[in-house]
Amino acid sequence: MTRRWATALLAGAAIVGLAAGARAEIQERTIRVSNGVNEDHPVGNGLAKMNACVGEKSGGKIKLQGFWGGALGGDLQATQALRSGTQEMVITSTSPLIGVLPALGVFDLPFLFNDEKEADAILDGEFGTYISDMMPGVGLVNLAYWENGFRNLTNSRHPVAKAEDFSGIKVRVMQNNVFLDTFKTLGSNAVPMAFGEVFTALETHAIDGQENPVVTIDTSKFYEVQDYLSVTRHAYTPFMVLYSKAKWDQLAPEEQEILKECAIVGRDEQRAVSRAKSEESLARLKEEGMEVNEVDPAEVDKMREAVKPVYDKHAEAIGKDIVDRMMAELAKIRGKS
Ligand code: KDG
Repeated sequence: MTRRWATALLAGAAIVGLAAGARAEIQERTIRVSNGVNEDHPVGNGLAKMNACVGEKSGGKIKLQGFWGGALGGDLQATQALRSGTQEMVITSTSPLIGVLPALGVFDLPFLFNDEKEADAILDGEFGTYISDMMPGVGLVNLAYWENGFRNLTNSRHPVAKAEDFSGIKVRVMQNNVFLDTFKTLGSNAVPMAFGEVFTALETHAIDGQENPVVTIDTSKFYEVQDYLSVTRHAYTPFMVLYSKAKWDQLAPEEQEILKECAIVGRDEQRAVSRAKSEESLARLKEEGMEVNEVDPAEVDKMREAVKPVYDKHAEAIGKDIVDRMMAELAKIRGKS
């Protein structure tokens, strides 16, 4: 055998050995993933894709087990379980977590993003990393930003076509001061409430309306208890794919790498399905009898103008430097800097 062949064989054996060694670091484990939405939400597609990726890269050793409809607790409750190290993962909106990290409130500012392109550029760029880098400080690791989406108003009183139409409608909002203030400023009677309580509150008319992306309105069957959908796109909510830092630190570097890579694979699937499904959901909401109105751009501009004071009012609580950095990033993306 020539020296070259021997060298090549040794190198090959070393690579195989290293790969085997790395895989040896990977333990058999099933990771529980808490979700407030139902499994037919696009998060279900994203998690399935992430699970397939994790299974392939770990030789079948690591599995992700989704729990749906808040079965392991609401967003904030599940997130606290991660922080206490009693649960591995949750996929949650950022909005219910502003009591954990006030900086997350920046994503709740009304009419912040104009479209999904801007949202992706911010979340997947430097700003998204800047916020993710804050999460270990509160006992969490953010693996990726997925899409909850642009939020729209439903209610059982009347269509909202003008800024003044919000007046008098009792609207459930997430437990988040920015949303509370936004909907009060628009004239509605804003009621903070956990996501898991919304359907029953609508069904019993304890509240008149709520606001969520159309895929959530569809997959949570809000059409069964709501008559009107007004397409306002008044805010864009990201999901965070969160891991308990206490449990993350117990993982081998190879396991951490697999989860990070596969969370991005899941992200791309989840966003694609979320955007494709939005059209299907809108059609289904109409089929199910909801009266849908697209709010006229001139009226949206009036709504934007009306809630501008919310930015200054909440800048200090969120962190003025964080709000300024977001607005500077957006100006750059829009070619205005
Ligand atoms: O877990 C899913 C929730 O985070 C999400 O649906 C929250 O948009 C939300 C709401 O209205 O509470």
